[in-house]
Amino acid sequence: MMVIFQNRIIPDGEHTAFLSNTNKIFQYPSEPLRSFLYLLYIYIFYMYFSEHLKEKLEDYMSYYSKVRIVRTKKREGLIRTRLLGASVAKGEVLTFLDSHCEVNVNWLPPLLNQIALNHKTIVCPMIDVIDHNHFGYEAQAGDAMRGAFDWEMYYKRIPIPPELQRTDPSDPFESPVMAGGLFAVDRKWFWELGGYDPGLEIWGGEQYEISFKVWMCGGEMYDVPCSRVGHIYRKYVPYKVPTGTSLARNLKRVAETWMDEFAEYIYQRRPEYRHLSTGDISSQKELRKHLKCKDFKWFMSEVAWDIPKFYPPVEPPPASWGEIRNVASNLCIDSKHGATGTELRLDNCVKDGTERTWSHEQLFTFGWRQDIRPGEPLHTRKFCFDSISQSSPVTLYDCHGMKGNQHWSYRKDKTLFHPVSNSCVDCNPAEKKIFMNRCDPLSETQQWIFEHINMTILQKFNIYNNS
Ligand SMILES: [Mn+2]
Repeated sequence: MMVIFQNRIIPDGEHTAFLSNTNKIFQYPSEPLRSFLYLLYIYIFYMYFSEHLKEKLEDYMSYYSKVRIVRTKKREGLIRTRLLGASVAKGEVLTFLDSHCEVNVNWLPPLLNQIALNHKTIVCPMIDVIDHNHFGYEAQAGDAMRGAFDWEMYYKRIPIPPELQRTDPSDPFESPVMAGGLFAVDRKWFWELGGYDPGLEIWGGEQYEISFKVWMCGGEMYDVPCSRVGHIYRKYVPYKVPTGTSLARNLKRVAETWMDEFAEYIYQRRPEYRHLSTGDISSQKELRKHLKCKDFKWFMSEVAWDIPKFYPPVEPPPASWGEIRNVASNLCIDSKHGATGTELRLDNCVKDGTERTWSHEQLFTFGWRQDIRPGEPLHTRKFCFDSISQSSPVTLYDCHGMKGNQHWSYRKDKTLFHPVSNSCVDCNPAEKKIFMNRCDPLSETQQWIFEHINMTILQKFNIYNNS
């Protein structure tokens, strides 16, 4: 799919201040196709094999002498198609953007500047949001953050640690991994790094591959707050991904090539990866040797040293886990395998032998993030007990791992205390409802018994919380 925006000037909004110094030189408000035909560059449309827009696109682009269209002969997927586009490019700098991107004012010079300072640098713009319904443009929410990953290799974002914060927040900052595939790179350096591993299929894992590679093999990677590019996040994927395990296979390929002994942390969480074939990775290993790349341990200690604080390779032990039984009613908290928005309710405890059906979910883990998740310690689901006020129900919500309204404390008086709302989990046994209430340690409906408790860990939590 290709989206071509015409005659549209994006409001800079809050970022105008960052841009004002150089605006005049590079801004062409009269240019109708600013998104594509911007500076002195040749634009290459690397197309997935597609009959879509065939002549239409060629006719349209024939007006623009700087545009070249390159097509693959068969469907190659994002990674190999990008490599094809890069292979015919002649400019000094390659910039990869998705087709569903629209660049903002003055997006390119801040990227080029960083490459000019060190040509072994990969630079990423900040990705703003273009609404997929009405194409409205909005700055990305929240502060700038570093790219990270958990040990199932899901992309994550973590706050910039104070050590890396710049006095001017518009200055570029180091990022361990890129968000997706929007970046600029010196063309020669890109090929010195071997481009993308051509053995990766369709898409998936390539952002980790290129990120690990640039850091470990003598380069750097920066996110550049002054460079803004809008991106359409879509609700569903409008094409068919070949069935099979290309994402898993790609991730394993990247892990086996670059992550050394750290790959084991992935396999512990994804045992099904152990038996996947990566295909032949000897040329990738050879490249790593040839470039004298540092090892992944170096990457984790020098570049991504803050990731384990949020996503530790070895999960620290939980404070308590198992069923959570209410003292007054002798009933258990049950989340019924629900997802976001599910209200927790009381039900007969499965351990008591009553109606053991699959609909029950009564095992929970109160873990090191001080949140409570369904599941046993090593296999928790990614939903957390969440509450918003002193009287609201307790619901499951996607875990954010940032404490706040998912932060709980299990106290000596057996109450489940919620510091943010200064209230306790209470229940109505007759209606089987669970809700927040003003703490009353004498009320047995507010007393809960966790099946297993690690007192040492629990005390640490409580000392830390001063409760
Ligand atoms: Mn995209």
